[in-house]
Amino acid sequence: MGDGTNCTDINECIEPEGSAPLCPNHSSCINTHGSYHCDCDSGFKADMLGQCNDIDECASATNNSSVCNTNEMCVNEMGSYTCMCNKGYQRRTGTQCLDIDECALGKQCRNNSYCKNTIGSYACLCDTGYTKATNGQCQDINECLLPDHGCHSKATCYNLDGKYVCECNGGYMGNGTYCQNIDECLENTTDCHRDATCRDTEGFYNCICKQGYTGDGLYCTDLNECEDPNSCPAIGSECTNLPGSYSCACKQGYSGDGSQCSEKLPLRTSQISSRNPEAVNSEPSTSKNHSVMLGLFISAGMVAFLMVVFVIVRIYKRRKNKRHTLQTEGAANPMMNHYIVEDHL
Ligand SMILES: [Ca+2]
Ligand SMILES: [Ca+2]
Ligand SMILES: [Ca+2]
Ligand SMILES: [Ca+2]
Repeated sequence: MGDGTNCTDINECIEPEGSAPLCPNHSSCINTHGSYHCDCDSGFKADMLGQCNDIDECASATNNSSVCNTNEMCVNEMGSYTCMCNKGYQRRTGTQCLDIDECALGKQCRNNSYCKNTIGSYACLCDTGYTKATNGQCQDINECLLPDHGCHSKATCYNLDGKYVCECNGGYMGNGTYCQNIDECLENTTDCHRDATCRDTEGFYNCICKQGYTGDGLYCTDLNECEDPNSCPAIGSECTNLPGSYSCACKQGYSGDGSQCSEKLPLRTSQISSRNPEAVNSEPSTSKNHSVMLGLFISAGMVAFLMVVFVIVRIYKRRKNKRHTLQTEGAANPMMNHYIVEDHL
């Protein structure tokens, strides 16, 4: 403007009050000699129509040239943008976004689980012995249903809340993962009867009544062997029941050791047989006794025969001597011959 000889530039950017702005929003008016232009503000870009639109810096960023640092996210704003820490991160030192340790901040997990911090997040992991169910809850694992629970074959697995135990079965001892047979007989912890023998077995023990006793082992009573007629089979033998045993002895009027009794032999003190009658059978046999008796019988017969012969011989000699005496006396006395004849007759 001017008088024609002196012209001065008009600063269009100085707008009269109340007039419409020369430049669009988000732009600035730049006065130039003889003109002006509108420059979009920082963060804005002019479009075809000359309007200044916000630049989306976040959208323009590529993976290789992120406008924000690691662990940050870009948030576009009008004419600008900001970089905010990703979720789970916090701007603590300088400008870096670092992981938040939620567990250290007291993040609570549900029952039977514990908090474990992760980079950019955290997790609630089930405690040992629990597993996450479909509802997200940590539920007890029944380890006893698993094939590798580790209990010994002679142990029983008991499932407990969050754990399990292995206990050796009755008759076995150990820590459950290893069990060994208890020798109850050696430890003298049985209820066997005093007249029973304890016999250890795998996982248990047996009580067996001793020989000469009868019962179930827990209670034993003496066996009355004399009720069996075969206990003392010899004729003249008498059975006597004893606690856990019996004896065979010859009755009065018999002699022998009880396993063999003789009626004719002199009486002698009876011998008590051993518990095992078979052991007695090792004594002289029946045939041997018979031989002795036969010998004695023959001897007695021969003695009797000799005595008869001796008596006959004596009688014969006596008669012979008497006849000789009479013949001698008869020669001197005829009366005697008559007597001899009569005697002879
Ligand atoms: Ca974290
Ligand atoms: Ca369990
Ligand atoms: Ca045993
Ligand atoms: Ca008996």
